[in-house]
Amino acid sequence: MRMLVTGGAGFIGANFVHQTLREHPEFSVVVLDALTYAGNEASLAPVRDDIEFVHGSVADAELVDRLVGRSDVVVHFAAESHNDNSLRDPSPFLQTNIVGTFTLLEAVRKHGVRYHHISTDEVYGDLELDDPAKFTPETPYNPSSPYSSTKAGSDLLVRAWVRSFGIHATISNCSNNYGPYQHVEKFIPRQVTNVLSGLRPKLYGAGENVRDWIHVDDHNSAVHAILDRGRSGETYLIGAEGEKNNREVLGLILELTGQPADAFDSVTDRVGHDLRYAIDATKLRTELGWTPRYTDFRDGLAATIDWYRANEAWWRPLKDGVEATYAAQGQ
Ligand code: NAD
Ligand code: TDX
Repeated sequence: MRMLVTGGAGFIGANFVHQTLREHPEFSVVVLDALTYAGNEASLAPVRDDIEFVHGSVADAELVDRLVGRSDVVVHFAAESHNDNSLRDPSPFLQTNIVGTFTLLEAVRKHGVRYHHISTDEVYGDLELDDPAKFTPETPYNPSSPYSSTKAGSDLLVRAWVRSFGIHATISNCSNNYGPYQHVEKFIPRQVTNVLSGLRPKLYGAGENVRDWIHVDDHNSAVHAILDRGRSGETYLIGAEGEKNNREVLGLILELTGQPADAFDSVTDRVGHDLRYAIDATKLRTELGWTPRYTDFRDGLAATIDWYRANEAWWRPLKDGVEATYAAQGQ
């Protein structure tokens, strides 16, 4: 089986490639990645000799046509992925998330190749803090940010290509991931590397916003379950009952790194900041028999902190630039 993985030098994509080579030897893997600020070939170093790496964009129709034409399955992770960046400059989000997905869909249609689309729970907008409801595959789309609206648009393109052209595709919408190789712009790595750099962690607003945390390896094992047993045209929500507010997560980071509980700064809140995300993964669990392995968030977080401690060479070159950009916005 020849698998094309887009965005394989990013956080989730790199972990997916590692897991695929470890647990699914039937796949030979080609990675297509543009190596934007978020892509890092070093994340693929442990598997570099076992994959083919192609440096290029998912919006390059000629390249995509050639690569899809020699694949049996495409798993599409590549995206502009950070909400705060999309608030500063939405344009690359339109180009990669919408035009890039369109480009892949046209190639998949032409060559009759199986396609899996990686998306986010943010397409559903947000929930109230005291609402017992969770997102289900039937929840109406209601995205809040330029990032989530372009992901929502890309999901709708996939659904239309399934209905109009009969392509063989599945979609997954996952909650917030944590684990190794996550860019230091994101919440957990930013706070961990702040502590490791002698800087104070930065909490947006009152920190009451809730995210539904899942370990990246659990996200990726769910993607493999969908590739293996998912029904064509279906959407699967991926989540692992990991709801926590940002204050709680930061409190755990401070505790696990031996810092006082009040050793953080409250900074300017994100505009349009989604309050709460929560995933109902019943369909994935009952139809496909998937279960998460990382059910203890504290253990998973401690292992993630250890990874950042042990891999300073991976994140240190990114740190000053990210902090300077945040500082310019009072964050
Ligand atoms: P990331 O920003 O860490 O990685 C994105 C990767 O895509 C990078 O390697 C980058 O170089 C590459 N890329 C960007 N533009 C490209 C282009 N035009 N052509 C080819 N490659 C390009 O992102 P991530 O956190 O690993 O997210 C991966 C996917 O998972 C995204 O589709 C995202 O929407 C989705 N997702 C992320 C989360 C999360 O918590 N991080 C949760 C749910 C869904
Ligand atoms: O310094 C910070 N302080 C802070 O309080 C940062 C960077 C974030 N936050 C808050 C904002 C969010 O409520 O932490 C929460 C998580 O923030 P991010 O890591 O930026 O993630 P989020 O905006 O929730 O989006 C993530 O999950 C869904 C991914 O970045 C998306 O790609 C994915 O689709």
